Amino acid sequence: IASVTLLSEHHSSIKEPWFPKHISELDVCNHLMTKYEPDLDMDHPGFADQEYRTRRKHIADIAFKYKYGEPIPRVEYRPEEIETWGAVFQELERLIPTHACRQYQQVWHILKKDCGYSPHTIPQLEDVSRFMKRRTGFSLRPAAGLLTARDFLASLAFRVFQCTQYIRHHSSPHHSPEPDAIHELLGHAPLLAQPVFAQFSQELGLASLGASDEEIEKFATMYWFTVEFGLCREGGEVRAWGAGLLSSFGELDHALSNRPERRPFDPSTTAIQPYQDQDYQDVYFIAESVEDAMEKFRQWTFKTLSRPYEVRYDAYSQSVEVLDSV
Ligand code: NLE
Ligand code: FE2
Repeated sequence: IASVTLLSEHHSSIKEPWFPKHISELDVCNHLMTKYEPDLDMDHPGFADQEYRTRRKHIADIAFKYKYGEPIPRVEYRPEEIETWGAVFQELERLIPTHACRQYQQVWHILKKDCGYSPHTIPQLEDVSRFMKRRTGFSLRPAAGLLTARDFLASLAFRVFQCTQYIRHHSSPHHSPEPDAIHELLGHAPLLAQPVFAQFSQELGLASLGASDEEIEKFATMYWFTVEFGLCREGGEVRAWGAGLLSSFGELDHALSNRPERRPFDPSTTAIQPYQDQDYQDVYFIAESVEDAMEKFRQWTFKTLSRPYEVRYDAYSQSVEVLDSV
């Protein structure tokens, strides 16, 4: 019996994955998914465009070299990139009053006034990071592309958002299957600058630390249907709060039409809903509010999380403490 106990203890420590304990350790949380790279994926709109691929490499290098604490290097965007940004900006600006949630609209105005958001310039990550830091403590660090869910979620635990810096291929401004700076700056940044969204994002991140692969999959799905593609109720209407919608004028319109299926947000079903990331979604989940989604998420993780310890974020030292609870 004793040896069986030992064995199972040993087993559980093998399964327990490493996770960053201090914000600087995010320097090693930069593993990329090997899909959607314009070099590898024939369906990528930039696959046949050598110049685009070279440009992507150049900008990805900034992320590979970046270390915690450094200012994010500025990119001098090209006229063609600014044109793509401007086109998306203007289309979205038209839809925001009727499609975006109230909290988004509120920060949108501030970003235009104080943070240089306009159709004519692509804001620099460093400037947006400073803006967010003052509002919610969230900061950005450059990412070379789509990261693994484990690395991406871990950074949220430290109120760090891993942020791409390149611009989508000009041939498809209305929708991009992968993150790009347009998605991050127009979709994520406004909401990361709102305290409740920032809190929800960090809690998702904290829950993911040390989780099993299967649990990470569920958290990633949860993230997908809330932070990326979430809808919420506002008065009698349905509005978007997902960043993947708020950066894609094609999908934003689609999501609020009567074409896709829409279901109430419920962690136990939302977390296992299959999805694809190539094209517009067929199903969206509607939360009563972000506060309500967060409360349901808390109860669900409390019930289902397998890890035998608690984690707590200490903002003074920017580190995560592990509290043994058994
Ligand atoms: N579909 C989004 C857009 O076009 O901006 C990007 C989603 C990234 C997960
Ligand atoms: Fe995103």
